[in-house]
Amino acid sequence: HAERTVLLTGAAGGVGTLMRELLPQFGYRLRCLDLVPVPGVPDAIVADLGDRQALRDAVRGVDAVLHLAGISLESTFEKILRANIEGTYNLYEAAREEGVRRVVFASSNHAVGFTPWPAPGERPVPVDTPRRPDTFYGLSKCFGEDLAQLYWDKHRIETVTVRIGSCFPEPTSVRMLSVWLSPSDGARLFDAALSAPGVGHTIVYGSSANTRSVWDLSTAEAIGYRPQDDSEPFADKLLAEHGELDLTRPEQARLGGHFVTDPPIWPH
Ligand code: NAI
Ligand code: 15L
Repeated sequence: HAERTVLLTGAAGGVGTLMRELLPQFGYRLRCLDLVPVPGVPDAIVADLGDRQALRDAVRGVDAVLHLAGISLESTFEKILRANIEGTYNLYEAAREEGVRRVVFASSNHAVGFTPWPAPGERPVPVDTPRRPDTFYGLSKCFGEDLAQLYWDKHRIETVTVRIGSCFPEPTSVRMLSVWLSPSDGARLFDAALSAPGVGHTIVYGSSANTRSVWDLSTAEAIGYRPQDDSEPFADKLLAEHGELDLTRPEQARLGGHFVTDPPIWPH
């Protein structure tokens, strides 16, 4: 496809930094936005998701938005409300006002974090499993997913919602052997999500082709995603260090891992 311009929100973050490196080779020109300056990108837009005018200016003329910006871990409800809930609403409103037709929304496994971890032999978790957020953070991703559905049904803005597992250079825990999304597969998945025709609002899980995968990748494959990596080469070392997952332990028994058992963060 011809080079297309994508607004990358959260460009200074972990995934944003990886995607700045990897997405241009798929033929995307990235316009970067973040709350903080983006290292090495002097023309990046430094703006808060609360700044509606800045968002309108940022989305003007782009072909799609890859929306990564926001708080990426549990926080106070107030902070999550502002950055993730209101921020994502502001972003979709800007897209609607400026006629942008496609958003890729970085949701998270924590939208379904209270879902029991499938025991060996059990079927993988489907995308239509009931949402069971494990944190205010996960709850904000549930809101984003419903917002995406609303903007498709009402305004014909298409979204691929990607419930990312763990997108880091390497898996660093036994849980991550199951939910790891290698950076290269992340780029392949975002490319598919940005370019597949007729997605309406499609929800996909975001992981590599892990031997120990726990969820259903068929909707991701249906939009053209072909993962090439597997966490298994990291398994021996991680298992020797930590042992197999113990599903009788509450912090390992559900998809969200320790997010399920971590105490809430209250304002002080
Ligand atoms: P990160 O925390 O490293 O990056 C998020 C970026 O968003 C930061 O650079 C931050 O400055 C920016 N940001 C935060 N609030 C903002 C605001 N109000 N206005 C503008 N920018 C703001 O997170 P990471 O790991 O790069 O994740 C990216 C996205 O993917 C997040 O939405 C996260 O929830 C989601 N995700 C990431 C996973 C992972 O494995 N890294 C797993 C599941 C979901
Ligand atoms: C997430 O949603 C977080 O943004 C990321 O930092 C990891 O904690 C990831 O989930 C995970 O579940 O490993």
